[in-house]
Amino acid sequence: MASSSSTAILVLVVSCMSVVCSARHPKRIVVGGSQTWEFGMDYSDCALKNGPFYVNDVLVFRYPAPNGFGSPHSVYLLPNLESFSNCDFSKAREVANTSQGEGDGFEFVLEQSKTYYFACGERNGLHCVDGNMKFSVLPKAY
Ligand SMILES: [Cu+2]
Repeated sequence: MASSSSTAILVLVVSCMSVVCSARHPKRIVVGGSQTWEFGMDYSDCALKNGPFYVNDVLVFRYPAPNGFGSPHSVYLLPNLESFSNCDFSKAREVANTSQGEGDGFEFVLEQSKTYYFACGERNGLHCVDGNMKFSVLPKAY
């Protein structure tokens, strides 16, 4: 009697543990790691190394607010691959202005399983074109 109930408890504990282990918590990924969001990084490479991404993962963009030194940065979403390839901001949507990357940074939740195209919109797209400040990510549903 005692042994069967302890066996039942053991089974319960083990099955709870496997649920905990298989549950996936959203990741928080700092874009560019310690290099943050800056001119001249290879963010496509960073995205590959940090992948795969899942729905509800959080991207963190960190960059200094305009301070008179260097050129400020921002975060835009581009609507499709063509605008992304060409750094065409005509239909882009600003998601973080030049001040929002300050401190702990700007957080963007990947809410849907679709391709997100991110780019810095500063200097009329020059940071995107010459600074390579762009990357795309396709979060997986789970
Ligand atoms: Cu920039």
